[in-house]
Amino acid sequence: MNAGNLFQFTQYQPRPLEIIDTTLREGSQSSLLHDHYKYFFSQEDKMEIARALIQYGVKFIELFAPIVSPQEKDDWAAIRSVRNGLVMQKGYTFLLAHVRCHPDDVESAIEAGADGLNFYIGLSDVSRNYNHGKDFDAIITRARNLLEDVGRNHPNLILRFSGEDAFRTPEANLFRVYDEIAPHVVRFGTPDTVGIATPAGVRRRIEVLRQRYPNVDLEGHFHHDRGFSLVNALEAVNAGMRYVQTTLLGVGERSGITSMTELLFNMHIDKMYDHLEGYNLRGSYPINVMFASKLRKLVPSREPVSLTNRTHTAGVHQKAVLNYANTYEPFPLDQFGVSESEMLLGPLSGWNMIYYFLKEIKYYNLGEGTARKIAKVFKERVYNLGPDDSPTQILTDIAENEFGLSRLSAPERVRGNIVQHMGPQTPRPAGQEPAADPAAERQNAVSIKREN
Ligand code: HCA
Ligand code: CU
Repeated sequence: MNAGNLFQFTQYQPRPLEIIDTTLREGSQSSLLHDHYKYFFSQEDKMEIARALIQYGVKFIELFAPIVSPQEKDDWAAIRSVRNGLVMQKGYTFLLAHVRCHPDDVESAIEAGADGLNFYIGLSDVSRNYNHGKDFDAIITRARNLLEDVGRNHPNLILRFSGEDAFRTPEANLFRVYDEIAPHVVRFGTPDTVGIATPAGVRRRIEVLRQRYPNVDLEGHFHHDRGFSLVNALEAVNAGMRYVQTTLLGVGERSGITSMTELLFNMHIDKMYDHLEGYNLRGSYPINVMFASKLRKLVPSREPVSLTNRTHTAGVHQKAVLNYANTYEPFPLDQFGVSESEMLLGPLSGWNMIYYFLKEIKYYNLGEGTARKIAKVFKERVYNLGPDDSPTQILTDIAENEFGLSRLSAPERVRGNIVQHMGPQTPRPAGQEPAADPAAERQNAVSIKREN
């Protein structure tokens, strides 16, 4: 049964912030998977995602209960072998099964070798009436008996209980159930299932729960329906919540939940460095790119740890960034693996950018006056782009054919010092999927490698 697990939770010293990743459970419920006719993550996807999360420093990974499907059961074994293979290198990672308060779910998870069980059942009026139809007495009896039983027979399992839709559940109702469950669990979830919570409400909930259940840790799970998934998670951490559920890129049911990298990025900006213990922050952008490619998407523009946050289009911005990057790049994204900046050549580019591009990247021999003249012509011409034209092509055509510019031949070793590349640049190692990265798609991007 569970004897194969090598490590017990009681031996684990939790860090100030424990991410519970639920990309492979909540994230699998994302409608984005359907956009590209993908529908589910393949076993290879799941293994790669689990491996990347473990290497990043995540210690808790939530999966569906294996009872969901034979495939899910098989995936459990595969993910477990990934986890086992990384124990010597990265330490132990706990695999948690998301289970209904139902013995079949529990049995399937224990058989699959789960380290913990994340029980959930709806407690709000709507959940009780329209989801499972049970009243409080029935919920309490069922959950308590099951938890008592599991706790007795499998004392090493990490047991967590969540009242689904906790933020539409009046405090008195939550207490009524949690009071009965508290002796049997190490952690209570407080899921904001429909994304209705506000930061003030989150703080209040945490304060009352901490006071009432001093021996039970709290775990957050914040949906994004109002756009609050990040601020609610930040507020929760600031109010002393140690465990927060996140997914890669924040994907999940409807508009998803908190993104792992956006949360850690904000902890860093707010100088909460102890909360970053054990996370490989430089792997943030790479893990986002890897995961976006699984969704057949680019890293979304609203994800803070993205190249988009280092891409500049307006002439005023480009000029300032060329002078002093901090003007429009105030955050240490390079420490989160975004090591380049991009300037997009287009109708909004100023002469500075055009000068920089022609001189520093293309090695044309020109002065500022010529650059200004070329910029004028470019600005008229660039509005008539054909489907096969790119702004950089138009610009170099103007420079060579209309202004008769010629290129300096700079030695290779010097070129590397000036700027790395542009456009769809970095050659991809054979067999590797294309990076789901805006830079790889753009024909008109000037990438600037940061030295820091
Ligand atoms: C679900 C609901 C859930 C559960 C969260 C939890 C939610 O998709 O089953 O178990 O803590 O948002 O309430 O994701
Ligand atoms: Cu959820």
